Formats: sequence, structure tokens, C-alpha cells
Amino acid sequence: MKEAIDRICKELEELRASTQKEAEEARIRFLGKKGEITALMEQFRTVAPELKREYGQKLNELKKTALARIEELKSAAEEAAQDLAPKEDLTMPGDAFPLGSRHPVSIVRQQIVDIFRKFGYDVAEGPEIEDDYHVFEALNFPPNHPAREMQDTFFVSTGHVNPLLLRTHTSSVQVRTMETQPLPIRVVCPGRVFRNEAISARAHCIFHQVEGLYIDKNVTFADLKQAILLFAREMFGPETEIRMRPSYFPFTEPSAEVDVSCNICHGKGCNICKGTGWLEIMGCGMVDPNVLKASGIDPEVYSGFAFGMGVERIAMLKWQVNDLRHYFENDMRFLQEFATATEV
Ligand code: 2NM
Repeated sequence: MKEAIDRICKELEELRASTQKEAEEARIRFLGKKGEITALMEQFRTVAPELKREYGQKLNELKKTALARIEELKSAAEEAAQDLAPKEDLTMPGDAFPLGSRHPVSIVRQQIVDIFRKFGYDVAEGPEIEDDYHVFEALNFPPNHPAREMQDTFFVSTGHVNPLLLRTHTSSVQVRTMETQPLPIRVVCPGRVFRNEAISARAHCIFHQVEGLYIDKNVTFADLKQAILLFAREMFGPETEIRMRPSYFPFTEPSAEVDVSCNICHGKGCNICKGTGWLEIMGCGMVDPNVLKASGIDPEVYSGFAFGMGVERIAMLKWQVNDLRHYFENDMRFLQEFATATEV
């Protein structure tokens, strides 16, 4: 009997169970009705009276040890099972992401581009960090033009003939188009531009432009006028009228500013149009022969028109936004005004 007790003692020490089922099987093996310890308890009746005290104590201790050991294995197995089980209910429906809405500048940029795509224009984009050649030189800016000064343009590098700078207009993309694309060219160039200006309700150092360019044989100012009129009516409504005022740009000759009839007062005069009945929306003109020449296009054979507009300004006129700074502050109360404004 002594050997049996010692053997079971040792076996209990070495006992392992990785699941609760294995722990229960061990309990049955040692303590069940036909278990090894239960059998020893029955044998106890046949132990000689003088040994009963010693073996009685030993057997009781063995039983206690076995119960404790099996209980320990059971709770360890239970814990392990819980670690493996997912802590969350994976069948629960997920949280819905709160959907944002398009920024007004992005909505209007897309509307402008979509209108010109409908007219058959392609879309081109180019680098925001440009060189002097593509922003100024190729566009007929004279060497001492004020736009080339530090006060007006953000320079990335200076001190050499063709410094790097942040583009001040997307015309640089049109120069790259003229350099590389076959004629005729019909293209609009949307993008961010940078000017070193004090920030106010009417000016910002970063804003967005869409510029357009059309080059073919026999393109005239009449073609320019008709393209702008059709654009204005798509953008501001079919009743819209346009007028052109003479202006000056280095890259176009002749040049003009374009006004649309005020869509608030319909020409009667209100505080949006300052009582004039007209709102300025863009600049335009016939591409200067020097600009065509610089990009390898023969101005004796080809002619073209170009135009450029500020996206923030068009959005201001469309939605009566009174301060440019709203576009850059990302105040949710402002942005949510445009949550449903994705259609023209
Ligand atoms: C404007 C106004 C007038 C313009 C000119 C060119 C290019 F590359 F063809 F010379 N691109 N854009 C242009 C002409 C832009 O923005 C107010």
C-alpha cells in the first residue's frame, strides 16, 4: 500500500491537463467510483490495526492533494479556454463611419472641369514646385516683371538662372502641354497656386485655379467669347449674360476681364455686385505669339485662346461666401452647408 500511495503521489505531481475534459478524466481515474484512490480507501479496511493510524493519515492527505491538484488543473484549463475565445461578440453589427462631405472648392473645381470636358477639353495636371522658365520665361514675362520679385512669389531656390518656385498660376502646366502634346490642343488645368500675399477676406496665399487653353488653326476671339458664354451659362444658369472689358496679361494679346450678369439681382444692382449688376469671374485673351513660339508652335500657322479663373472666387459667387478665409479654416458649420451641394 505504501508503494501505491507514493506512486500516485508522484503521478499527481506530474499530472497535466490542457483541457477541462482531460482534467475531468484525471479526476475519474483517481477519485471516481472505480478510481485508484477510491480503491486504496477500500483496501484500507484490510490494513492491520497497528498500521491503521499511519495509513489513514497518509490516505487522507493523498485524497486532499489529488482534489486540490485536479481543481488547479481545471481552473487553468478554463482560463486558457477563455483566452482563446474572442473577447467581443463578432456577430454584432459594426459602427457606421460618419461620412464627410466634399469641400466647396473641390465641388466647384469638379463642376468647372466637367463643363469643359463636355466641350471636348482634356484635363492636365503638373507640378506645384516649378521653375522660372515654365512659370514666367515661357509665358512672356519680361525680366523685371513684379511677379518675379520675392514679395510676390515664394521661391524654393534662388541665385541661379532658372530658380525653383511655387507656381503662381497653372499656366505652367499649359506650357508643358504645348511643349509635349500634338496640335490641336484643348486642355483645362486645375490646381493649387501660391502667391506671397497678406491673407484677408479677399486674398489668400494659397488658392485654386482652372485655366484653359485652345490652340488650332484659325482660332479667333469670337471662338473665345462663345466658349466663355457657354461656360457661364452652364455654371450660373441659362439666363446668364457676359461682358468683356479690355485688360492686360503678359501671355495674351489682346486680353480681357470677363464679367457675368449678377445671378442674385439679375442685373438690377445689389450689394453682391456692388450695384453694378456684373460680377468679375475670369481673365482671358488670345495667346501671345511669343508664348506659342517659346513652346515651338508656329504663330503664323496656329492661333489660340486662353483663360483663367479662381475656383474660390467662383464658389463665393455661386454660394455668396463673403470671406475667402472660410475655405481654409475647416469649421464644420461652414463645411456642412455644402453636404448636399454636389450637383451643378
Ligand atoms: C489667365 C488670363 C488670361 C492663360 C494663358 C495661358 C497660356 F499658357 F496659354 F499662355 N494659360 N493661361 C491665361 C490667360 C490665364 O488667367 C487669369
